[in-house]
Amino acid sequence: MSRQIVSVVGGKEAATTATYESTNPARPSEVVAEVGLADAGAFAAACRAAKEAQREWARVPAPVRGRVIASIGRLVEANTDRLARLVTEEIGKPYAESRGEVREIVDTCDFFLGEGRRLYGQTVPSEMPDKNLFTFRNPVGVAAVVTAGNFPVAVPSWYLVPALLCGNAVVWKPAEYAAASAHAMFQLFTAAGLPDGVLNIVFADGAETFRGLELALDEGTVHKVGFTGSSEVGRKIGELTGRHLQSACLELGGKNPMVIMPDSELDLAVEGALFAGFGTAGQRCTSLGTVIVHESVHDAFVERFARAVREARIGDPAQDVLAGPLLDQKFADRYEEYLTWLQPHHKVVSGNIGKITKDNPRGDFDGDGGLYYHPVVVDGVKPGDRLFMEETFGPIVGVTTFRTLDEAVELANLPGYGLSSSIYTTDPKHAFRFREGVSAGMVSVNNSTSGAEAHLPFGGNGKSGNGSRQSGMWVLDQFTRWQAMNWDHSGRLQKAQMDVAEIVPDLDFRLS
Ligand code: UN1
Repeated sequence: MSRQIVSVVGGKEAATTATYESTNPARPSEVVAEVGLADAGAFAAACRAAKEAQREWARVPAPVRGRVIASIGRLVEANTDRLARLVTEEIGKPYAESRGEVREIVDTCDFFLGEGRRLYGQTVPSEMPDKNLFTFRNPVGVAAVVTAGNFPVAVPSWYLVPALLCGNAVVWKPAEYAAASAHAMFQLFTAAGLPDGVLNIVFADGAETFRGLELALDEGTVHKVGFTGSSEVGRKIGELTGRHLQSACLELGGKNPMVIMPDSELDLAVEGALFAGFGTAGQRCTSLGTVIVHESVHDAFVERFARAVREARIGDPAQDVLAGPLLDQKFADRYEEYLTWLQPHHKVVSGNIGKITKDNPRGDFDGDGGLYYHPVVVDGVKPGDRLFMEETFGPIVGVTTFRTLDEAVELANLPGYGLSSSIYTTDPKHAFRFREGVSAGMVSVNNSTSGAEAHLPFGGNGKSGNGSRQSGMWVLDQFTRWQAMNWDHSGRLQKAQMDVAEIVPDLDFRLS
């Protein structure tokens, strides 16, 4: 029996206008949840309910809100197995990774529960006597958060936890194909004692969500939009929020480069490239796009990388595998489209390509009817190829070569994304020169492009985002607005810049 789930707004189940079936990508005939979808009007109504609830929530002292975040962390930790199993069942993420994903929620709670006792403002000296200056962080109001399903619980927590801690109310619209995981996480959050309406979950398709957002922004019931997804949709959300004089928090795609220097430890680089490219079946926004390898080590690297990929275990995500199936049929269809970008000058060095089936098996694994795909390494990609320039969400990695580090940096930046990047080198000079030159918001040295820790700034530039950053203390600027206060207790009107004491220097003074 699959679950039946619907939107919850103001603590009550909301009306549905359509139904969506969230299925198990390892066994697509298995329905994980029947999801009642809401329309644009229901989305806008959720934003009104959130606005109503936010006033009281903002009055709850921040340390008390921090205690609620602490409870959320405990509840999530105590439910790790169930939540991780559900994530694996619904999106096919290998179980060890699903547990890591749940761990990331707990880490985020651990970080922000303390922030409830900081959330520092400042005292600032005034240019006049008997006057004090202060800064305060105020909550923005209502945050509408729209998230992808490749990290169905960890990435949403990056928005929800700090937004709630800062005194905002949230309307969360998760991906339909990860609805059951999202609903389970929502239940854990509300069990921590959040008042009704402070966190709302709305299941809706993309079009209805966008129209709902338009309505809510027009009504003035949304003050911050958080979005994780494609650059294409991110651009639309950026335009919409820009028209309302808001800047969204955008976490978009990536074409993440990995540079391999001739002085690198090649086996370490192979291990990093394997996980970066094919862990999570290449479906992280931080997944490796193109390996940019020095021409002197190209042959040795490609030979070892291809072997490692051929030997990697793809299969049932409940088992110990490098990767399971793709997230959902929509992603499988899109991935098949990327495979048509292969050109005659490309060389597939990893073996078979396409869906794993009885006719196209991977060793003795015939795909079991699931959305499993062969991991693909394409040697010989060139600047200008679609495979080089565009994000290919899924298990495909390109390889190209360079001669000088400057050339490698140029190649790394060429696609115009700027999320994550990596360099393998044993020379600190190379690592720092790469860091300076690369356009990415995140740089790994001797490590995978993926796997950022939950308390460093996460986000990108260019086609990867608008410069907004999530996680750690940096995300506080997304969910609070600075308020400056001045308090004059001199008993008279002191005019800034005019009634200011002046100490006159002798600027003609010179040493004899
Ligand atoms: C994403 O794919 O949207 O850094 C986020 C990482 C993960 C998060 C990925 N912690 O790879």
